[in-house]
Amino acid sequence: MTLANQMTYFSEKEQTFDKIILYMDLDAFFANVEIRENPKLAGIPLIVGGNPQTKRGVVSTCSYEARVYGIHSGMPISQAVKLCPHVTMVRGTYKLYSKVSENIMQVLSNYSPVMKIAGNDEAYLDVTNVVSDYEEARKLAIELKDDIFASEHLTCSIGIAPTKILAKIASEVDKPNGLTVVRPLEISDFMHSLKITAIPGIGKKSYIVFKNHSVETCGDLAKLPYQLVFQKFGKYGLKTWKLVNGYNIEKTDEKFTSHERKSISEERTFFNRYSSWPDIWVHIDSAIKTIVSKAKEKKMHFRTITLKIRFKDFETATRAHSLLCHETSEKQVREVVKSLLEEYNIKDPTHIRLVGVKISNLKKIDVNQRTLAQFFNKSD
Ligand code: DCP
Ligand code: MG
Repeated sequence: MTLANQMTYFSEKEQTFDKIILYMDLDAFFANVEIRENPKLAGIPLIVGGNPQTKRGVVSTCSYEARVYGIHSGMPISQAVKLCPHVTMVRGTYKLYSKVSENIMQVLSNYSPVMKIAGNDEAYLDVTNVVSDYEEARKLAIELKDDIFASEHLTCSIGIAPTKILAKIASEVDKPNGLTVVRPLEISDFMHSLKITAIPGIGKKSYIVFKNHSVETCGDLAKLPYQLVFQKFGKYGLKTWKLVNGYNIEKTDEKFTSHERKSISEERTFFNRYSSWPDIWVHIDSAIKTIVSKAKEKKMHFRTITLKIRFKDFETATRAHSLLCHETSEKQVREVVKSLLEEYNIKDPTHIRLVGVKISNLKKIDVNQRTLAQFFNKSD
């Protein structure tokens, strides 16, 4: 392909950024699950993978304390032990990781109906239609991080940007437990400061090629004339040049799949004010009304009702109750929420910072099928 052909790709579309993408990746996934299960493993160099007795096999992942010694995923255990002789090794509980991964993806799916699972601990959410701007997206990400921690006691890193690749790159810069937002006008500045290896797909070999041409950072590449980049690094080099110069190189295509809504929820936060029980009830009631009417609109009925309470110290608790069969009634939700709230046995309502009500286990209403309540009313 000639350069002239390549340059036809400098289209108007490449200058437009009309999406807000959130990318989430769990921190040291397998290792942090092991630490959660056995807190004695916290704060030490830890390897998951291989056989701890024979010291054979490869590192699946390792704690950040082990990374300091140069240990990383895919490295032979024998080499890792040479780098850090006192490293602790665990075999790995893969069934548990897969269950945790499933739960995390379930939590994520509540934040946008447009989602792409990219691996066992990573996924993209298109939140363009969920938030109105990047500031709201940032708040959504904080909530998502809290939610993930409350449900699985794991931390993650999140990147928010107008494209998938930028969101992924952004998630890496502040790992672990990071949150980085890159708005469209900030792309060039953000990219220029990064090492060229921050770009997914640029590994050791490509790095050497770039380095031989004095390109170590994305900024170095961005400064080169594109003709020269094409000549020296070919079409992938040119694509990378466009990326670091703030062009949108992502095709608008399949990349995301819309999934069926798995739950409907509403939350109310009591910002900087003391909440009383009547006040809290007004908010819970309005949340219930909203979710039930949304379910009706979507012709869905539900079986599980969850009440979430977050306290001023950010401790979050959730309690759920599943009905015997699918329902549509507001009254039913109110009764369940009331009894769930009683179970919490909260003495002082002023400690409550947030209340959330969720209905899940959703099913499309079959017009021929009556709910249990309707059935009994009919036969009364
Ligand atoms: N994994 C693996 N073998 C590899 C890479 C990864 O078994 N070569 C597994 C173990 C990881 C999980 O996949 O815990 C997720 O991979 P990541 O690349 O996201 O790595 P981590 O989550 O462990 O660490 P990070 O904090 O860098 O995301
Ligand atoms: Mg990870």
